[in-house]
Amino acid sequence: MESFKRSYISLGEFIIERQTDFKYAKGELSRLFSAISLAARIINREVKRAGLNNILGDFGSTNVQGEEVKKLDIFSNEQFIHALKERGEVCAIASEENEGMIEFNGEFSKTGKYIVAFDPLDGSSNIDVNVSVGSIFSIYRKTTEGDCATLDDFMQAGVEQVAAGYVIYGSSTMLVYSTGNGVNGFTLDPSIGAFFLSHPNMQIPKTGKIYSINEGNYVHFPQGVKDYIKYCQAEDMATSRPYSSRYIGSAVADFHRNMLKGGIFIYPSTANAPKGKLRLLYECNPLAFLVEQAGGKASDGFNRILDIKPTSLHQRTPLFIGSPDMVEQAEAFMQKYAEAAV
Ligand code: P6P
Repeated sequence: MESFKRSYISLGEFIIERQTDFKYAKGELSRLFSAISLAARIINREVKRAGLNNILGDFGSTNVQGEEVKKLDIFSNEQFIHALKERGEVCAIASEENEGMIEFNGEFSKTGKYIVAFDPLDGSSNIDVNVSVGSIFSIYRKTTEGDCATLDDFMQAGVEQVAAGYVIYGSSTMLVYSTGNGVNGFTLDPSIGAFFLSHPNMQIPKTGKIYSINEGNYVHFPQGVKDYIKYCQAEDMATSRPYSSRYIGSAVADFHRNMLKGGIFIYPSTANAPKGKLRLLYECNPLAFLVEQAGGKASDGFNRILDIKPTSLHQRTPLFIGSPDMVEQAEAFMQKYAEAAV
């Protein structure tokens, strides 16, 4: 009888095998990702049953963003906070759902060396209509002196991240992360309740044929974005145009598709959102870290996202992210009007 050959490696085994990639003390990364994996699996269970467990719909309040909070937002936020607090490696967190940072002053977490910024459930308005949603996380080392973190620890540029990743709750549930040595994707086997390596060393295609933007805001876009959209729609065999327009309305889902197929996602500044809609700390920075690790690019249309020095927890930034050739093409349109504006 043929011996049973394991054809895949679990997240836990992978982390232990790759512990040397993480330039800090052994074991810390494992405990950090074990916490994130636990929160993701619990959230996944509720997301996949959302129509049955009275967790659909609004919580009846609005968050610091002024957005309607969904019951699943609160549930997901609580899972991440609890899981990260219990592991002792994290001394403070910043969440999309909480106005201020949260310090973990427990016996162990007081000496935690890491801080985590996260969006516990991005795109949650899509839950009620059964569209993919995601969780996004960004991990830094605490840099300030003293037992626990201060706000200054969260004001590090994205280039200082030691790890970042997302979970996509889609047709399958995946955890995709990087510690600065490439990007690896793990698919949840719900029958076992564990993540297994399914997408090793993810590399975004250099170019693509998909552009992703909410064209309903067209009249409010900067002229450079309007021109880029027309460029995507123009007929040109040599550059495989017109491109296809795909917009899911969940940044994680749009980003993940582009990571696999190539493409560009743009959430620019608009008249109503002069700094764009997406948040720098727990949406743009982690996705920018991942896309650069996968050979892609991420900017605000002019400047590299990872070089932006944050000044507040929930600050927003325009985001142009995806295949490098497509981001550079869009930036060229933006630059044309920037020069004209000088
Ligand atoms: P709009 C979800 O609310 C989110 O933060 C991102 O996941 C998504 O890309 C964006 O907002 C969608 O915003 O204005 O196009 O509905």
